[in-house]
Amino acid sequence: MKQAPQVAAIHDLSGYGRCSMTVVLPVLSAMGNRCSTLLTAYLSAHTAYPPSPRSCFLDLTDRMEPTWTHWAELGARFDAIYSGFLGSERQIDLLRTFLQKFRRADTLVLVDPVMGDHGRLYATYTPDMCRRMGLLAAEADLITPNLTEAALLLGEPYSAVPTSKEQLSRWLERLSQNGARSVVITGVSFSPGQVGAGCLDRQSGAVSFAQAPEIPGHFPGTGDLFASVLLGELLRKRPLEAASARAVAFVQRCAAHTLALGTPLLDGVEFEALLGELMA
Ligand code: PXL
Repeated sequence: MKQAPQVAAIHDLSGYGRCSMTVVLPVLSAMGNRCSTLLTAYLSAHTAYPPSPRSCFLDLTDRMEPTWTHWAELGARFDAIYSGFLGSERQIDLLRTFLQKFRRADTLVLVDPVMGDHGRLYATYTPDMCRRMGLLAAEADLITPNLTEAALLLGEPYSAVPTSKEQLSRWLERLSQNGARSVVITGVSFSPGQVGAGCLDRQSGAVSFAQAPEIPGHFPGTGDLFASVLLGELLRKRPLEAASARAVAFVQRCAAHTLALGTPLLDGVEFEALLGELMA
């Protein structure tokens, strides 16, 4: 039997609420990958929950370099490097050092430039972190911004987000840096009641769109769920267009299942019961 592809997963661990590591690990494991976790921060709960005087945000920047130095001693090699929520400005620069050290010719580098949603930055993100995130994203093979993050990376106001396939194609092309990297923009809608993703595959140069019926409500962590399924499919050597379509369909199924159960939207989507579908 073939050895499991190895993924370096670089995200925060939010103790309560489904997002980042608590979504990335189960999804990538169910899809047959082995993950090594480089934690960027530990939070008592993700930042969409109301803050409390007891909220905990433990910045783990200082632990990152010693961690990967230990990994290097252990002979770690990665088929993919996947980063998401980052906890500090210096951490974003550190990640560029990590890439220099661990990226091989065939390593797939996925940077999900997690910074905000619905036109607003997440509470812990500063404008300087956004600028540095742009530099990190420029080094990726694939980026997966939502519309808010795409606007931030392009220096466009949120009011200018694309509403047609033609406009979105132009944003995809600009973000691809002349076709140097693949781009998937999530949370796009061209017709009422439909939502999905648009992608530009740097291998074929093709732009494509995947849509599914929109489930009302904002669920935290769906960006992490989307990118994890996408990466799992890419590590199975599926083309980007098919991987993106599968990720759109799976997130939609999880959101529909959650709505049917009536659980709090802030807790994220009930993906656990559907994980089995990803195994093949
Ligand atoms: O899903 C993105 C994300 C990751 N990590 C933390 C978050 C969020 C979104 O709210 O708060 C801590």
